[in-house]
Amino acid sequence: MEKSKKIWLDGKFVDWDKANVHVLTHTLHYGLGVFEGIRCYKCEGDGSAVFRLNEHTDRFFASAHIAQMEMPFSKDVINGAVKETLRVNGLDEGYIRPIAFLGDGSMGIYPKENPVRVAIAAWRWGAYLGEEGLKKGIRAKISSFTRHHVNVSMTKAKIVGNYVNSILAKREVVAAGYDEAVLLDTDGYVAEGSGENIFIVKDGILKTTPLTSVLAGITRDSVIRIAGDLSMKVIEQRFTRDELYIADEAFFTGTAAEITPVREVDGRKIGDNKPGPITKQIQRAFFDIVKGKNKKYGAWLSRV
Ligand code: PPE
Repeated sequence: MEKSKKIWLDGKFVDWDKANVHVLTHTLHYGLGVFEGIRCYKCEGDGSAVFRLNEHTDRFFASAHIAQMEMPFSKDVINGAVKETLRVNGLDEGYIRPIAFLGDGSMGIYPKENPVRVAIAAWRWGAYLGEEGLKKGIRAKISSFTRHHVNVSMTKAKIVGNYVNSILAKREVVAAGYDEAVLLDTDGYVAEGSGENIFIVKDGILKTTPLTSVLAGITRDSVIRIAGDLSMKVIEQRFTRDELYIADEAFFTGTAAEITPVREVDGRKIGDNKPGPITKQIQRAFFDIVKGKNKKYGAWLSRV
């Protein structure tokens, strides 16, 4: 990864290489921590903007609430710190990673005096699944690993430990020669990617997984709004893996992945084995919005 200069740690900026923690950091041992992934884009002509910052900060605090971690900073402080992290590092675009974690203090699964610590890092991060994947679509495979059960992991929270399941799935499908994993829920229906929500298109209608067992993606929400504004019909309903196989189009959504077309699943071509017209239209609209080219969505941008 491309290093930046400074990282915001517990309210102060420290050098990138000095933003270290103790090896007995509680979150490192047991996985209870919460994080966010946010993107900032360069806007044509006039500066940069963070995409849907308030929504990300709200989700960050909601995750902490679910995890029973008391945030030592207000939402305003976090919002300000996200922008300041970009400025201090001279980043006009990039990925921002706020994380709240339990520091060292006591060990064992009943953390007592461990402080809740917060860090915000930002760095340049290009296309998550490759520039070519963004343009031509990627090849996905259904993982043998099932996505979280709603009463085993808290799926509304972006909890650090939830990502063990994602890493297992991702490694499995990459080893099989694919780009990204699709995970099924505990009932066998399509849930989400290792780090993305998923949409399919059939006969002009978009369908995405309901929020029951998947992360409430902010990009997913943006796509639902954009599609509605383009007079497209969107249904939030469970669908099966074979419904995905016979979809006309499919795409992943996520802050890191943005809008990534899926051109193949499990060796089966999706549509024409390339990004379909609706996917391309939504992708174009999304990139126009994040880059400040569509004033109608100005409320989604926080100027840096
Ligand atoms: N599902 C999962 C499991 C997920 O991790 C993400 C984001 C999403 C859906 C989409 O949510 P949103 O970003 O709000 O549209 N995954 C983050 C982490 C990726 C990583 O590898 O790290 C991200 O995209 O920032």
